[in-house]
Amino acid sequence: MQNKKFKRHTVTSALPYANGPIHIGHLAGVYVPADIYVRFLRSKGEDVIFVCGSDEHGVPITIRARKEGKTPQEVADTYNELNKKSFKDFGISFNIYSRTSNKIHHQTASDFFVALNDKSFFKKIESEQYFDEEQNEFLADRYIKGTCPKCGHGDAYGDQCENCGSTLSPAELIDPKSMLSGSKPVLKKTKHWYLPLDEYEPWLRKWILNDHKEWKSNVYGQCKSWIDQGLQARAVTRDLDWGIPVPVEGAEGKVLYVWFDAPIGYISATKEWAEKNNRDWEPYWKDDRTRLLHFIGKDNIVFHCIIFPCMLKEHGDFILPENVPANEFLNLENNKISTSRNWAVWLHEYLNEFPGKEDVLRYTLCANAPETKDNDFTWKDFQAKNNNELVAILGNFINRVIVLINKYYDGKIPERNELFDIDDELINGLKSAPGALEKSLNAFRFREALSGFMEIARSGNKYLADAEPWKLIKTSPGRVATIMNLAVQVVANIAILGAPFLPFTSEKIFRLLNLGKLNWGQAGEADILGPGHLIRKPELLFSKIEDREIQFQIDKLKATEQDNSHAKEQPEIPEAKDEIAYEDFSKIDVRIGKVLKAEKVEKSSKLLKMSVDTGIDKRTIVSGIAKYFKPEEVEGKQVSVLVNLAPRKIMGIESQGMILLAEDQDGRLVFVTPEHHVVNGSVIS
Ligand code: B3M
Ligand code: ZN
Repeated sequence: MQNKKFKRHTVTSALPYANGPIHIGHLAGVYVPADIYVRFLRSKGEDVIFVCGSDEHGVPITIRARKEGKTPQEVADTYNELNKKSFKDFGISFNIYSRTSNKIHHQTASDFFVALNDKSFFKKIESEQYFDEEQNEFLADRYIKGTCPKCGHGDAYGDQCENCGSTLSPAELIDPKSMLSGSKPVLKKTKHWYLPLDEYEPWLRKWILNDHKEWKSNVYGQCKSWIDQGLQARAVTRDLDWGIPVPVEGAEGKVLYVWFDAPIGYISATKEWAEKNNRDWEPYWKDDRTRLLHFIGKDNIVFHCIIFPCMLKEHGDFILPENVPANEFLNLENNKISTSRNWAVWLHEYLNEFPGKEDVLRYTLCANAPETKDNDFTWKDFQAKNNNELVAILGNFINRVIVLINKYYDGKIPERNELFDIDDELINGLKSAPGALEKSLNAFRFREALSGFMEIARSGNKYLADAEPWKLIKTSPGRVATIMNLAVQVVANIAILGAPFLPFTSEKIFRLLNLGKLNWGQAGEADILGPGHLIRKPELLFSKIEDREIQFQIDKLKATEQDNSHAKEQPEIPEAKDEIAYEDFSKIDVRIGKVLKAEKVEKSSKLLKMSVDTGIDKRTIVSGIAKYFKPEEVEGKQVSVLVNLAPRKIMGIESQGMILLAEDQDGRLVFVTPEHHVVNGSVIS
């Protein structure tokens, strides 16, 4: 690649709208590949900044705010915080996660607009737009509903019919209605600032179609089709009260179109990072030895490949993107991911439900990344990738090596014995691995890179299985020393080369090897760990995911589907009980305990008898949950236990306490469990 030419890299990933949480589609399409690439660059010692943040303007946020009776800023605050934290917990290593509601962004975007306006870049065009007279407001396209002129669907939006998929303009809707007041909107004249994209067509043809033939074919193809269809001027201002005020005279009450200010957010975020870190932001945006990369999903291609570059070019001070490695979409269990239908796997929920398994999701999403076409995520495949690849190959190999070195050599790396040949195939594999992975990564072929990485673990696993050191340790210790020395070098290579993909695991492996973090340049060798170096005791890297955990996720999705198919009646919520004094509450002793064993109570279809570790003691509790849980599903679970309830006899068994349960929307009982593992006996207060 053109790395040589470049001194530094500015990597951006799409700014998620702060009107909802992050789901696996976002991750597979944008954030996982971007993070892998950035971690790889950093490991190569490159100068790189990775910026992102919340996109807090735009109509979707105002719609959510209206629905929830909140201000748009409140909605943005909530999701900015949630998403920022989820990304961090998931190991997405942004240098900064900024917000487009920050002052620095408002200023940067305003200045940008003024600079273009001063060059008389914009065309001012008057047009007629729908206006809600009751609310005294111009209506965003999404705020108008009516009958689709193409298919007759009664509930089409002003910009799109979700029934037939047609793109519409509000004027085409039959019998339009304002969603704000329900009244019939009237057409009213308004003036807007337009980006004359049409004038840029010759330049775009050259810059993209001629000079960037190396772009991914899905990206190149979409750009070509936009350009070939003929580009039209686009309004970059809106009559809205949420956004950045248009900073020129005669634009009172208007704000910048969200897609005008959002990409400038990358620049503002860089400025904010520079300010906080006492660095200079300008080289990252103004020096043509900087390589600018935008990681995005396919629905954002036109904005990043056509509109934003035209803005940057016209402004004149900024570099242009070198590449825009956009991905296609990820589906979930054969259906389109949909926020409104709640058909998604939400990152914050995953992190809660699979603590410590961040890398498992990173792995699955990278292995299934929709790089060239839409792809599907299924829970069964997630389980298979974990159990058959991460546990059975990667984890198994590393664990064997660490266990055997501890067992045979008290954890000290043995010296290779000259009398024994080392395995050339293995050594050559190690030598060529960094270069091969690098090639795939620089071509943004992350799936290929990941599978190349797994090859290293596979070959290590095979090497051990073929060499069978455990059979030779008595008869040929010299040979075993050579085998184990080589095997642990493979483990060190895995730690280095796996770091971009599986950062949490890589860190653990470095710890097991008793090494600080090593960089990409140190991989490819079979001499990373010298003889005599002391490693640590074994520790499992991955654990099997059970069928019931997968079933739980599938059921959860199915429940959403049912919720969507017929408006469900909510379960009846009992009336609030009478107020009690704190002293009454303080008499209740509820603890977190663990179910050690569970069995069905004879002659009862409802009751399970459980042995529970309450942290204080081990006791028997009988509970009416046999209809909802098999005994093996309950064993090992942490639950909430009322420990000072007087014992009662149930079907002849003394039950010493009570397990707390809640009822879900289907009337099923569910446990009240801590968000993550806590010590048994922890008090709930
Ligand atoms: N917020 C759209 C999206 O989340 C938009 C991206 C902005 S990137 C500058 O898909
Ligand atoms: Zn339609």
